[in-house]
Amino acid sequence: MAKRGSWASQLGFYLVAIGSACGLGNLWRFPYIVGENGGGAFVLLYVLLVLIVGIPILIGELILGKSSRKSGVTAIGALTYKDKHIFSGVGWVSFVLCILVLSYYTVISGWVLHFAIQFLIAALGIHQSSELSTLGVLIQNGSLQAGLASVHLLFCIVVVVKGVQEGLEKFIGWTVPVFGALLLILLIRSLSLPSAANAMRFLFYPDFSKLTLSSLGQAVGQVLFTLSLGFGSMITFGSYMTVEHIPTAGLRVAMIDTVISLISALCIFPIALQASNAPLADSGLLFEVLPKFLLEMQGGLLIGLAFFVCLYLASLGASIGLLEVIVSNLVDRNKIERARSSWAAGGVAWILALIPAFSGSLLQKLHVGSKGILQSIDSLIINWILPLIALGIAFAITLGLRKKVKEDLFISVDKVESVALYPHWQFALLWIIPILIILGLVLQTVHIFISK
Ligand code: ALA
Repeated sequence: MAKRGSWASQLGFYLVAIGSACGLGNLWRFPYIVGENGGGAFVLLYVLLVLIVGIPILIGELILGKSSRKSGVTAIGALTYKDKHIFSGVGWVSFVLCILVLSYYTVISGWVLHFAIQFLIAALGIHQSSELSTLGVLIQNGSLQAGLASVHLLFCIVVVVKGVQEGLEKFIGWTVPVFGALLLILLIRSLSLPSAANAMRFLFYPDFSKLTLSSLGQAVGQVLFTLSLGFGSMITFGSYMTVEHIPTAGLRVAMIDTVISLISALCIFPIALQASNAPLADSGLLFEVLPKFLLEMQGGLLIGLAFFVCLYLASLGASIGLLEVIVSNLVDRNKIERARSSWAAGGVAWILALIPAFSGSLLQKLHVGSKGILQSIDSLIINWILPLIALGIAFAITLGLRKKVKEDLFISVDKVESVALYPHWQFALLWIIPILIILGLVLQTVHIFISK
């Protein structure tokens, strides 16, 4: 059997965990969900949920991975409660979910690649900026979306085939710093716009009357999605960890991810507010409002190019993380060799990606209510299925993982506060998180019924 991979350094773990957590969830999804839920009050709710829901589950997943040295399905499946393997189903659903997320994530990453190429072409003077195609045109072109998705998946496969140190760590190791630097440049540019003060007020002044019955569920889903929880990613990354105090590592990853989400919103809202009448609650915020604004702005071509390259690097890192989880499960459980697993997993994700890719053309008639296929998959997965899996994982860790194992990995003699925090962590997983998740799901259901 092939030797299990491990990170070459602790920095390697951080770069890959952050690279996998920070992606479209931060730059595309977070701003429009904040817009949809009225701004500041939702941001406050979101940050609270990162602390109460996100960090405890993240620490739990890392501990489960590190203690089992296995990926999601095997690690969760091995846990027992009263000598029964009652959690196996949770592992399998999370595995299937990971494939589904990778497939629709691939299509949106293809959009990002498209805009990066468009801006490059315009910056090189090959086309006039007025000739660049819009998201509306791209969505109607199923073959182009399928082509872009294929290129994106190919990049991911090539990296994952190489393994943990040679592939993930080396590749994501350089994309994360480049991404961070480009994002900071954009932040400075956005904050220099006259609309920056209004954007800040919208983001940080809480108006609780703007929250809806769906806000709690949407915030929980967003926290889980952006921290890559519930897909088995953090279990897998934990399984490659060697030395490190896990709660500290989890806290750092979650904090960095949250700061990136807030920076993304701070980059995008001033631009959206500057472009008059731009809807802040639109999932097209990033792909419609932003390119249009940038193309009209002085120096906008280069900023747009930097922004979409930066977003592409982030979505590539996150997609590589998702593919790694699927591959690692196949290698662990079915002893299928890494290269073969990578091509097989990439192939399945590619076939599934064809559905959202053709949803604006060949499959146009398929929709749920007023939503298109892509939005329906996104909302079903993130607002409903992911919280349910997180609930299962929270129970699996509290009830199924041995107390001694958890104490050994949570409590450290160098960190005195870890002794006091341990029972709170367990209490949050067993009671607070399940109550919040169930409340979020119930309120979302009520919202659907009363808004009909
Ligand atoms: N955590 C990844 C993201 O936010 C999936 O994009």
